Amino acid sequence: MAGDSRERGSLRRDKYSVLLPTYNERENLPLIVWLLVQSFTESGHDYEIIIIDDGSPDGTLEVAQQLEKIYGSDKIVLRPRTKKLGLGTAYIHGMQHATGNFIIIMDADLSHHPKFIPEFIRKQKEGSFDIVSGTRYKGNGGVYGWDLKRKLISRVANFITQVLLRPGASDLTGSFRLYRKEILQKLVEKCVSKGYVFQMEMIIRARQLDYTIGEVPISFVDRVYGESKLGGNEIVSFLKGLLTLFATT
Ligand SMILES: Nc1nc2c(ncn2[C@@H]2O[C@H](COP(=O)(O)OP(=O)(O)OP(=O)(O)O)[C@@H](O)[C@H]2O)c(=O)[nH]1
Ligand SMILES: [Mg+2]
Repeated sequence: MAGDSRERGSLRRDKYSVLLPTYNERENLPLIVWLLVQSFTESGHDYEIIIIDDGSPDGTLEVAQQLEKIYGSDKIVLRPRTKKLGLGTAYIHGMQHATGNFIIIMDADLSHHPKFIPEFIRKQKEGSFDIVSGTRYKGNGGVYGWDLKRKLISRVANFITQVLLRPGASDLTGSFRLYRKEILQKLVEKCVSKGYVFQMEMIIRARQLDYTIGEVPISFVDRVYGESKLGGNEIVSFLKGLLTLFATT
C-alpha cells in the first residue's frame, strides 16, 4: 500500500525529523542534542530535531532556546506547549510540524542513544520497512541501570502482551522507533491509549494494517539525571490499558 510513496521517497532526499518530548530535562537536553548532531553529521543524513517541551518548571525551554541559537533554527525546532499534556499528544503536536519524510521518536533522558539511529536507517532501507523498532529483547539489546524489580516488570509486561496480543515485534513498551511519516500519521489517528500502552497500541495497530516492521537491537540505559516515575500507579494503569487493548483490538 505504501508502494507509490516509497517510489516518491526514493526520488527526493530523505529527511529525518527527530521528535524529542521533554518534561524537566534541562540537564539531559544539551547532551542528547549534541549526540544527535554528531550522529547525523557523521552519517550525512538530512535531519531536524523538534523539541516539544510541556512547560517544564526546571527551565528546559530556556536551555532549548540556547541550543536553537547554537545549532540554528533549521536544525533545532522548538514547538513548546504551555502545560504538561502528555506524551501521546506531544508526538502528534511535534509530527504536525515535521518537515521530514521519516520521523524518529525517542526519549530525551539519554535512555535512547543516538548512535543507534544510523542502524535504524540502514535497517529501514534494507527491508523498505514502514517502521523500525528498537528492541531490548533481541541480539545485543539490553537494559542497563535498572534494578531487578523494574527489569521484572518490563519483562512480565512484555510477556503478557506477547501472549495476549501476538503483536509481531519483540519490544512493545519501548519507544525508540523510526516511522514513515504518513504511516505514523495513520497510526496516531487510530490509537486511543495513553502512556506506556500507547507505544504498544502503535505496534498492534501497525500489524492490523499490514505495515512492515523491522527491528534493531538497542541497549537502553536508565536515566542519569532527573526522577524516575515508575510506581504502582503506572503498573495499574498499564494493566488496565492492556486489558482495554485486548478487548478492543
Ligand atoms: N512534552 C512532554 N514530554 C514528556 C511528558 N512526559 C514525559 N515526557 C518526556 O518523554 C520522555 C519519556 O519520559 P520518561 O519520564 O523518561 O519516561 P520513562 O522512561 O518511562 O520513565 P523514567 O524512568 O522516568 O525515565 C522523556 O524525554 C520525558 O522528558 C509530557 O507530558 N510532555
Ligand atoms: Mg526515561
